[in-house]
Amino acid sequence: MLRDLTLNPLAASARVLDALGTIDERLARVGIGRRAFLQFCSSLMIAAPFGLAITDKKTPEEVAAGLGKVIRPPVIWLAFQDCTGCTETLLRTSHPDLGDLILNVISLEYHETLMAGSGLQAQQALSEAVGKYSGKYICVIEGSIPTRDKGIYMKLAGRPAMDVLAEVGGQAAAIIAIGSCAAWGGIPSADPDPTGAVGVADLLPNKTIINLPGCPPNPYTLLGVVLQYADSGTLPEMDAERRPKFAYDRDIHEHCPRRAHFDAGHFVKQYGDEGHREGWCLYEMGCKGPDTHAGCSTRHFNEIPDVWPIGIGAPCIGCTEKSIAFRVPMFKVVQIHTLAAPPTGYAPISAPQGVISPLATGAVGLAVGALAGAGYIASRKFSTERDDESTPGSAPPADHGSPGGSSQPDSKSQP
Ligand code: FSX
Ligand code: SF4
Ligand code: F3S
Repeated sequence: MLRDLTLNPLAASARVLDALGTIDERLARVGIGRRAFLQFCSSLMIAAPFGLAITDKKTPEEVAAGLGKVIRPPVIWLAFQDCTGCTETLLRTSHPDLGDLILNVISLEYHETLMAGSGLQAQQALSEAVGKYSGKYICVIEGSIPTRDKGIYMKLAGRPAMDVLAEVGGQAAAIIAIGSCAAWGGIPSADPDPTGAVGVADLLPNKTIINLPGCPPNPYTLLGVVLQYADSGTLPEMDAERRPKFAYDRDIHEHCPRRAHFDAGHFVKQYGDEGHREGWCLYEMGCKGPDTHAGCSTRHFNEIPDVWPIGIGAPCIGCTEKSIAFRVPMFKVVQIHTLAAPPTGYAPISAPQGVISPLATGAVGLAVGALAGAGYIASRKFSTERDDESTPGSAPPADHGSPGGSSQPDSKSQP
């Protein structure tokens, strides 16, 4: 065996991965049934209905048949300045079996939070995994990396996190920066940023890196990316922020279940008011949905319907956007960039009836132009009036049909 390793490194490297076995082989060995795997594949398809080669235009059975033949990808997971929410999101599935299945679909070689070993044992496990799978493993980074004062604010086994990243990330086939902290600094980088926290791409700009921001992101986005890479050695198409388009190409606001309330001018003015209890739009509470790209509005967490921020009545804080979460105050109202902003930009739901004259029909083109103009004016008005530091709901410019209307108590005392 040693001879083979020396004489034919390519064959040897294939053998190293082959020894991990296929996903099918592993699931059979640990006694995980087909039904659980099909359920997993269905969740993967919901998270990535298109744009991911392993799920594109397939049925759950086809996805399972394809994935079953894939060699389990070796994954080395490093945690730096983080809250461990990204790990939690991976394992807090609604069914305990599913969390177990996830840990069998991939080959998690090193993960400080989940492994039994610690101290020297853990260090040995890490160097063994890096040595054995050098150039072939996927390195998942969770948390930001402190760079101020030569990185002394976080050390692993006496070494600054940035050195560990350079060594372990440097030998990876690809790096997945999971969560907003690893993508671009996240919470630790918020003002005053005492540790000089940065994301992975800031330190390893030339590596193959894909960002999965979110605080935390949807775990199926991670699994989809890992499995596609294991299957074909390719990463899905990315946007300018290195985010996979299949998961970050839509904005929350366009697909939000509360959008009809936004369009109708039904806004929550204060937590617990009637509008809040009725599930109205959270725009005036500082919802960043109009400026945020993520799939949460249609792909909820933990496989449970409505488990996502807006689904439970909290505004979106823009956790997937580099320039919003932990940068823009949580309750600050964002500008609306769309042409027509409600309610003045839209025709009333109950329009007064009348006789249509030829003159009126002839003026339709003009009216459309005027409406677009009105929409633009309305959006400008909306934007400038709301783009301030005031507490949402504290001074509504107009009664948009809120149940309490202007009689709502002043909410300036809100946190
Ligand atoms: Fe950051 Fe991940 Fe936010 Fe937490 O660990 S992206 S703080 S949810 O979980 O790194
Ligand atoms: Fe949904 Fe927020 Fe848009 Fe309202 S502002 S429709 S709550 S995304
Ligand atoms: Fe984050 Fe907003 Fe989704 S806060 S989890 S992008 S709804």
